[in-house]
Amino acid sequence: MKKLIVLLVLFSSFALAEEMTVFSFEEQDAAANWSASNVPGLKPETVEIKAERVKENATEGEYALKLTFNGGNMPAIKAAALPADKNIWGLYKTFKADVTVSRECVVFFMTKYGKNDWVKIARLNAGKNTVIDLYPQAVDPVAEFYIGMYAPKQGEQLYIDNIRLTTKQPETITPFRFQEPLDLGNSARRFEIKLVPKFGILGGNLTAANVSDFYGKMSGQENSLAGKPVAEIEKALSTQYEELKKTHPKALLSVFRSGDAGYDPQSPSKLYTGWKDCGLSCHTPASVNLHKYANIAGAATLELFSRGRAPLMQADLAVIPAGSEILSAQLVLMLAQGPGGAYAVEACNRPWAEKEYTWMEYAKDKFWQDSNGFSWLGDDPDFWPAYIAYGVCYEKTGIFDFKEAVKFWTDGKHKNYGFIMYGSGQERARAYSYNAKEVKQRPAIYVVYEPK
Ligand SMILES: [Ca+2]
Repeated sequence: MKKLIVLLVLFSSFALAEEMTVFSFEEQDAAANWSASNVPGLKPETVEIKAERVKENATEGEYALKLTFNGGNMPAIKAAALPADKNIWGLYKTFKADVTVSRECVVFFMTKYGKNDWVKIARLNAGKNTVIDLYPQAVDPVAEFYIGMYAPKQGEQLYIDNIRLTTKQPETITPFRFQEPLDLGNSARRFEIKLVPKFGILGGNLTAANVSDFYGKMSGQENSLAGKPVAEIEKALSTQYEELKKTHPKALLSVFRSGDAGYDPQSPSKLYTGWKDCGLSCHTPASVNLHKYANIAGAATLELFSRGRAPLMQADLAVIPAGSEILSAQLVLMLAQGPGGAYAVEACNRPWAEKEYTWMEYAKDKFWQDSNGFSWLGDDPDFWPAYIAYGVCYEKTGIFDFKEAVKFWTDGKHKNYGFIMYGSGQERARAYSYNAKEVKQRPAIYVVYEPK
């Protein structure tokens, strides 16, 4: 019997505990282990953070760690000493930490192990949050551990407690959930599948599982004007308008192009100022590219590439009376660089700000539900779960059938927050933005409609 007890004790000392506390901040000198530090891979900045051991907002034991920030971009603290069990972090599946914050915000955790980084960038709500994500299965011991916050205010405080690892696979993970598609492997992809709906197609009954499936279903519907010089496209669209007037004598044409006349039938010489657009410099994974993410509002060209670094565009269509019959609509893009390819368009559901759009935010301190607005579910998604336009860019120009898109924004049911345009990642092109020097280089939407 005695032998059995000894064996059991031995066995249990080698078995992995279901949950392992990594930092609990209970020791009297717990705060002294943390000091402000620049984060590898991020642009160096002067960091001022006060770390204190406090009783407020403790979620485990009696104490939590309170951090007080003094502004900064992504200021962080680093642990001077790591727990003795740092060699076995990689045996666990899930990372968890309790974080209490005063507003919707973003905090991040980062470990360096071997030659790799693991970063969890978490979008939090005001109050207590439990940050949950998959932890990488790795044999290398943890070498460094950081905790930081994105763009904290002067004097902003947050509380952290019970940083732990568990052997159980999480049921859900904390947004941003799409930040590390390369690092997280197959287990993360299972989460992604649950989060991505079937997309509706152009207001009809068809759906598509993804952008490649969408292309397959739209094949053959490309406008043959794609690639033609813009003057030729304009002439063809003008002819089409004259044809439509034969059956719809009240039909009007509005051309929405920044700095150009012709959008307001009541004031034909008035120049259009209702366009906005912006893009991103870089895509995920965050652990590799975190320091490169930048907003490129004001650039003369926009990259047409993948969903993770796609441009946003928006045209004010308010001169079209709500409920008008949309007879025809085309988006025409002038290309600065080809070769181009097919692209999909989703309607945005957030009032984004040109100079403030990042992969985390649609405007300053306003966060996407998920990174890059990869949120299509529920009543208030970042983007509506539908492809509202399709078209191709080819050498000089791109042309997109925007009839369903314009209907979407003028039916009185949806606010017009513009759209995002992207391909499957195989297509590469640069289109001129509304900041292009020549007016005729700028994007334009041609709409023929009959006001009701
Ligand atoms: Ca504690």
